[in-house]
Parts: sequence; C-alpha cells; structure tokens
Amino acid sequence: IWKLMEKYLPNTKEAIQSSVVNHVEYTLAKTRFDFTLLHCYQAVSHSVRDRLIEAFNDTYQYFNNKDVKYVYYLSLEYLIGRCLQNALVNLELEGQYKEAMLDMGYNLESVYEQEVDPALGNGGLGRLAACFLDSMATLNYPAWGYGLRYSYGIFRQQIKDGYQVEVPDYWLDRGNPWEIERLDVNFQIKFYGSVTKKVEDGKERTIWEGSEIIVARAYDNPVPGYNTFNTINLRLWRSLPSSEFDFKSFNQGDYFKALESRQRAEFITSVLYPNDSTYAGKELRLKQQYLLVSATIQDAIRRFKKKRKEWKEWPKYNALQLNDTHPALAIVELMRILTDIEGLEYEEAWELVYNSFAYTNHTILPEALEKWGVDLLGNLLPRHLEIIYNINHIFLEKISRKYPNDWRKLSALSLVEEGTHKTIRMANLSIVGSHAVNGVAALHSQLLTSTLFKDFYELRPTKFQNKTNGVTPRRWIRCANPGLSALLNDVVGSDDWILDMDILKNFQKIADDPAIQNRWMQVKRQNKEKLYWWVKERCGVDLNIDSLFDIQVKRIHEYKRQLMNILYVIRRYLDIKKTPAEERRKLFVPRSIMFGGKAAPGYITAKRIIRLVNAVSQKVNNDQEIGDLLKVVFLPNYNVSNAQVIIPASELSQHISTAGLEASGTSNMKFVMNGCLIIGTMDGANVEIAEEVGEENMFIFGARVEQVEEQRNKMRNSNYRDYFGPRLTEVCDAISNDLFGYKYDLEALLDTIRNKNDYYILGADFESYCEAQQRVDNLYRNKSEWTKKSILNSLRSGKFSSDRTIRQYAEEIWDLEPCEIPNPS
Ligand code: DL6
Repeated sequence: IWKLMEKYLPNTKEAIQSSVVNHVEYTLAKTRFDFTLLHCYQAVSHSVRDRLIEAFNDTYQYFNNKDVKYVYYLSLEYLIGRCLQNALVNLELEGQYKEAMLDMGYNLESVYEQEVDPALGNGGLGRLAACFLDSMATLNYPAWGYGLRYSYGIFRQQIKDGYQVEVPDYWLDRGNPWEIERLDVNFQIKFYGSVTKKVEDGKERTIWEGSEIIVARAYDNPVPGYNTFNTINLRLWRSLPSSEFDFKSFNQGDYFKALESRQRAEFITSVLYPNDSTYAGKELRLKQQYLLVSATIQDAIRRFKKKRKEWKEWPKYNALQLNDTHPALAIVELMRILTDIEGLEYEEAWELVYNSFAYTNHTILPEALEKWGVDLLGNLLPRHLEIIYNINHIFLEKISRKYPNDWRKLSALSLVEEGTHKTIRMANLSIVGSHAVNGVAALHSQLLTSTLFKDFYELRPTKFQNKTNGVTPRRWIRCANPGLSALLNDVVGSDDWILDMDILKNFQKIADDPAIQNRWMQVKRQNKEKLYWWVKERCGVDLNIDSLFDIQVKRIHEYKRQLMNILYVIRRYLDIKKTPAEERRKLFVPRSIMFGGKAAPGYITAKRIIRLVNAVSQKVNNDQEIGDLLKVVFLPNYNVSNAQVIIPASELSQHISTAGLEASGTSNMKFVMNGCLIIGTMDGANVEIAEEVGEENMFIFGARVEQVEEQRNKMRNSNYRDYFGPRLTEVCDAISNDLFGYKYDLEALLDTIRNKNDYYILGADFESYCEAQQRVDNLYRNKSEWTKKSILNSLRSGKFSSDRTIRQYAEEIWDLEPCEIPNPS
C-alpha cells in the first residue's frame, strides 16, 4: 500500500521526517529545535492525517463516479479509541514511522501514549459501531458513519477511598488532529413551534414552523481500511447557534440574553449521557437524537439529489441502519421531509422509508427500552408526533383487519403505550418502519422473536434476522498484541489471517507443539509484564507475574454479576485462611483477580459493587498470611486504550451474566482472540463461542435460559440461607460481620440478593460457579494443557471477526456491493 501511496505523499524515512517537522513548524507554530512529546504526537498525527485525506478524498470521488449505493450507519455512540496506531497499521506504515521517529530520537510507542482516548460511547454498543466502521472500510463498502461530536465523552473514573468518582472528560482540550471541521457543511435543525395546514393548488400542505433553530455542523473523521486504499468517513455533528439566532434580543441591546441562547444551542452536543442500558427520558437527550437524525437525513438527501434520480430510486441508493432505537426518529424525519417538503404521497413515501431502514436491537432489558412521553415529544417535535400517530393509525388498521377484536395484540403492537403517562415505544416504531430487524447473537435474536417482539415476529417472520456481533482483529490483535500478531504471522507464513481469521483453523495442530507452546507462553508473559507495570503505577499493587491473571472488565451492572465474582473471591479468601499454611499452595493456584468498569453515575448498586471490590482488595492485599496467593485489584477508568493493555494480558476472562440478559457481549470475543480462556454462562455470544472453540476449552457453568425463572421462583419460596447454601451464606455473614468495613453500603448491597429478591440468581448459580473455578485451578496447574486450550481458543475465533458480521449485514440487509478504489498509481 505505501508503494501505491508514493504517487501521492512519499513514504520514505526522509519524507516522513520532513512532513512531521513541517507540521511542527507550520501547523503547530513551534520551532523544530524545541518541541515536546505532545507536539511530536500532534505533528505525527497531522502527517498521518495528510495521507488519510488523500485516500479519503479519492474514495468518495470514486464512489460518486461509480454511482454506488451507500449505507448510512446511525449511532448516538462511537467508542473509537486512539487513532494514531490504528491508522498507521491500516495504512501499513507503522514500520516506516517507527524508523523515522526513532531516527529523530522518539519512540513511537511513547508518541502513541500522548493521544487522549476519544470515548464518545458507553460500552458495547459504541465500541461495536467503531469495529463496524473499520470492517466497512476494510471490505470496501461504500459507507458513512454518522454520530455526535460530544465535547465531553464518557466521564473519567477515579477511585477515591474505594468509591467511584466521576471526572468530566473534556477530551478536546489538546485539540483533535484527526478531525476536519467542515465550515461549509451545516444544516438547520428546528425544535418546538407549531404545525399549520395550508391548501395550495387544491392540495393540503403541512407546515411546521420551529421556534428554536440551531445549526448542526459536520466534523469528519477519516476511517482507513486495512490493506486497501479505501478510507471512509465518520461524520460527527456539533450543535452551534444559527446565524440568525436570537437576532431580536441582540438588536434590542440585550447582549447577554442573546449569548445565553447561543450557549443553549452549543449545549446540545456538549455531553454524552453516561447511561448504559437505561434510558434517559430527558429533553436534552431527545434533542441530541433529533439533531443527529435530522442533520444526517438532510445530508443523505442532499447527496441523493446530486444524482438527479427519481425518488422511487431512494432505496436502491440508500440503506440506513439504526444502531438501537436511539436514532429511530430518522424514520419519522425522512417521512416528514418526503411528504411535507418534497410533496410525495404518504404511501409512496412510506415505501421508500420502509425499504431503506433496518434496525438492530442490543438489549432485552426492560429498563433500556426507550419510550418517549407524548407530552415531551409533542412539545419538542410537534410534527413528528403527528406523523407517528399517523403511522400508528394506518398500521393498527391493518392489524385489526388481520386480527379482528384481538385487543391484546393491538395494544402490544401499538406504537403508543396508553396509561396515565402516554408514551411512544421507539422499538415498535423502529420495527414498523424497517424492512429488517436483527438481534446481535443467535440466542439474543431467538429470545427477541420468542418474547419481546413475539407479536411482531408472528406478523412478519421474514423481517427478523440474526447478526452475531464481531470485533476487528486489526485493533484487537494487530495493534493490541504485537507479540501474538508476529507469532501468528510465523505460524501462517503471512499476515493473511488479519483479513481472513478463518484460515487460523487450518493450523490447529500447532496447539500440541511444545516449541509453539513455549513461544505462546512467552508472548503471554510479556503482555502480563506490561499489565503488571500498568497496575503498579496506577493502583500501587505488586502482582505476582506467575499468578493466574483473572479479569472481568465491562460496565458494572447487576446482570453482569460482578457481585458474584467478588463474593467468590471472598469465598476463596476464607477458604485459604482456613487451610493450614503448609497446605495452601497445594490447594490454591496463586491468582490476581482484576475488575474494571464504570458504573452509571446514578446507579447506586453498581457503585456499591465497586466499593465492595475495593474493600476486599484492601483487606486481602494487606493480609500478610495470604501473600501473593491472592491479589484483588480494581482497574480504574476502563476504556479502549486500557483494554488494549488489559485484554492481551488476561489468562482467564469472566463473562458470567444471568442467562438471557447479555445480548451478545463483544469483549468475550476479544479475549478469546487473545488466547484467554472464558469462565462463563451460556448467554449471549458465549453460546456461539462454545460452539466454535468447544465447551471443553471453556469453563461453562450456571442455569440455562430456560431454568432462570424456575430458580427465581425457588428463591421466592425459601429462606435465603437455605437457598444460598452454607458457602455463600458464610460469605454474606462475613460481610455483615464487618470483615471488610463499609457496613452501611455493603449491607444494602447484600439486600439486593437476599430477601426473596435475587432477580439475577446469584444464589442459584454460586455453587456451580465455584465448581467451575475449581476446574480453572486444576487446569492451570498443567501449563501445557492450559496453553493448548489457549491456542485453540485463539485459532478457532475466526467467526468473531467483525468482517464476517459486516459482510452479512451488507449481503442480507443492506444489499450493498463492495467498491474498491483502484491502485492509484
Ligand atoms: O451489541 C453490542 C452490545 C452487546 O454486545 C451487549 O451484550 C449489550 O449489552 C450492548 N447493549 C447496550 C445497550 N444499549 N442499548 N440500548 O449497550 O450491546
């Protein structure tokens, strides 16, 4: 690829160095004789961005010439992580930059460390969107990502006195060398106001006059594909005041009032809502959603109009994917523009909308299902509410013709939830307005059609699909784990696996080869050393590198059951203490158990779980008797760049949600690719991981989906001491007896599982979890067997590349063809 690029910017060592130095001088206005590491990072990034821009401009020019169909991926969240290394890897220029920088006295790794982690997402959903963009670019699909440029991303987590403290993440304070502000790409966004009807030429027209008008401005972020010249765009919108904004107050001399309303406009994209799996219900959030949706639809329409095609060709040229229901108003916005502004008939417009939209569901947790109050929606977007009512009316008429007098069905399918507080069900709107609906793992998709969306499924079964998630091997192996990457290159004889992870399956016999096993263990050890220093520096804990690195990193949530993990840690601690000193090393494998993840700021129980982990950590790590047999650490501020250090170093990885509640999980896939063994329940994508790598290479435990309700009933009908059994009860008693302090918080935490209230069935699964943990210890003693399984996990993880997922979306939902731009030379 860099050969191809030479026709553009040359990539010799000297050319790279001179482009970096030029940026130091001309972009940063620093002298070449005196600049800091941060300046160096900024100059290197600008130099790489120059190369991206060449590809980026050519890509869209080419797409345009080829008259392609585009997919528009709409997401309120993108957890893209650091850009520099990823761009260099995808451009295949990392080696050249490394050499060029070394020659100038800079270690490229330290330059990477200067980049702040753009964290414009909460967790799995946002990171999935970022992996998808990488795959869309790599597979040459004509795609656009659309999102919001929040000034503040997900908060930075600090741990003070064992509690989570949230610190604002103003990620732009050192500028952002990757983005391109498009001063010429601005769209007006309206809010509030009133709707009137007018008859023109014998035809009724609806006019919505918004009373607050702001502007959405585009910020483009090039996304390079790997092993291709194609570079696509992630376009993020920022809210700004419109030029005529509060012109009146300004003219009347009320300068401050005018400025105040300007600030109100800027406020819309200022902060990402930090909730994962709960819906916010706030007007500002609805404004964010509508801003994304309206600007994106206007942009897509502008692009389509340049083609000078008839409206009926819209679906032939446009696929719009809704990343959950957050951007679902796009359905309504397109209907509004087509009918109110472009003058299409309702049925005609609906056909175009229906055939272009598709919707991905990411959760069945009831608290995450978006429902907007009609009062709020009707006030902010009065015309949209009218259109929703209209869609619902026409839809329900069809339903009542098909199922006369079936009131239950009618009420379940309706877009409107009646009650004292009437709401609009965004999932129902998304389903009705889309030609395809998918879940994100086989089990999840099956649960959607048999429970949450059952009535919709019965109505039109062919609409429902599964698209099991995936993750990009570029970031999660090639960037995060260079040691493993080099090893896989040697095993395969090339780096072809980066684009075709399935070929790794052909090399399974190496799992038994002692020489490979040794190298494999060396790579893992190097990664463990890196994490060792990370932990020492940030947490002040000295880990034993030879201990088993056992890690659970993900958002803190009751259904993910970090609580079960820490209760088991206590169980282990008590057991070690009960064992005579001379027996301990025979019975227990030394373990370093690490937790990481953010709790939503208002989620008290999640915050208490963090408190408990830190309380246990304090007690256990300072217990001289225990030494290095058990260490417990809370890893602060889990984010993408930290994940790139943590995941490759992990040996055991915990994915232990209550069966049926984790839609898919994606970190499970990253861990498996990096040769970690999973201890997990049969939930989400774990089920398919077990199919691929073999159950014998994982530690599966716990109730299956169909047993969960039965377990809940058992709890309701018994005393918790009987239901928990003596081992878990003893753990709870130890906490209650103040072994770890913080009694008030911890008692309240225990109450979430005692008192007939163990919704996430920790009590029911605890014993089988302990047994699975025993199997872990037994296997870890046999280094060769453990390593063999680690190798097999990695070599059999091909299905979980996001390239496979994106191909399926393109072929089975978007009807999209790849379009690779030719060799520029
Ligand atoms: O599909 C990506 C990711 C799944 O892997 C997780 O299992 C699921 O919890 C997560 N869902 C969310 C909830 N968002 N909403 N709505 O982040 O999606």
